[in-house]
Amino acid sequence: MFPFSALPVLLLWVVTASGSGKTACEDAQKTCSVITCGIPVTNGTPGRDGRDGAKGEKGEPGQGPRGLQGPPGKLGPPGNTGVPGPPGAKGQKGDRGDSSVAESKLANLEQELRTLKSELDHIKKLQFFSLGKKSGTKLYVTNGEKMPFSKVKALCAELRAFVATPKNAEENKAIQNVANGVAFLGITDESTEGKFEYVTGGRLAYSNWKSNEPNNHSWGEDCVVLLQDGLWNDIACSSSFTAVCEFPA
Ligand code: MFU
Ligand code: CA
Repeated sequence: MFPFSALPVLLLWVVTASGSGKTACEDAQKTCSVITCGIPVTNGTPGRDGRDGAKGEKGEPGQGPRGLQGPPGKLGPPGNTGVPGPPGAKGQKGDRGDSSVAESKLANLEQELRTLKSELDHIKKLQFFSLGKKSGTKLYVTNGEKMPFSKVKALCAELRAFVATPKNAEENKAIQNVANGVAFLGITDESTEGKFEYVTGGRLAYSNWKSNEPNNHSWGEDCVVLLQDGLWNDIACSSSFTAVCEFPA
């Protein structure tokens, strides 16, 4: 704002400018949109703000001090597996092993074996006692089942035994006592008709045929049974009789 004492000077300046003629007005028109020539008019209200101009170019880097370095970036993905390296050098010869560990293990196993043998011996004694087996004699065992000769052979083999085969009168009697019925014996003439042999091999050393036996009745009797009276009869191998197996003496 002008000071009050400057007002006469300002008025004088306005009068001088308006009286300077056409040239001053035309000059003013070139630079000022609201100045009109001729009759003076009052100015209108200002227009609305124009739209934002286009974004300017990126400025030059500032002159201020550089900022601190940021934290390190994230860990990158792992690289590919490399080729295997060359084999290492051969190592030195090792110390002698501690044999005392093996020796003590062996001693334990030996003790365990002795215990097991002793227990097995005890069980065998009980078994023999219950089956009436006498020392030095074969053991004859049956499950009381009747079956064809081939099945008796297979069953006894499974038990690591043979079909009962009496080699003397005493054994014949022992089988008779065990069988409690008609039982197959381990004797056949399947190889050569009329020539009876032990299934374990070899010709008969003892026999106890019933009178008129073996008769190969109906031309089909290659097996032998021990009848309830202890006498023998030849019979068809496909017939079923009691299975009795023998275990060595
Ligand atoms: C006798 C035996 C046969 C058969 C038959 C029923 O023949 O020799 O093995 O047991 O009786 C007549
Ligand atoms: Ca017969």
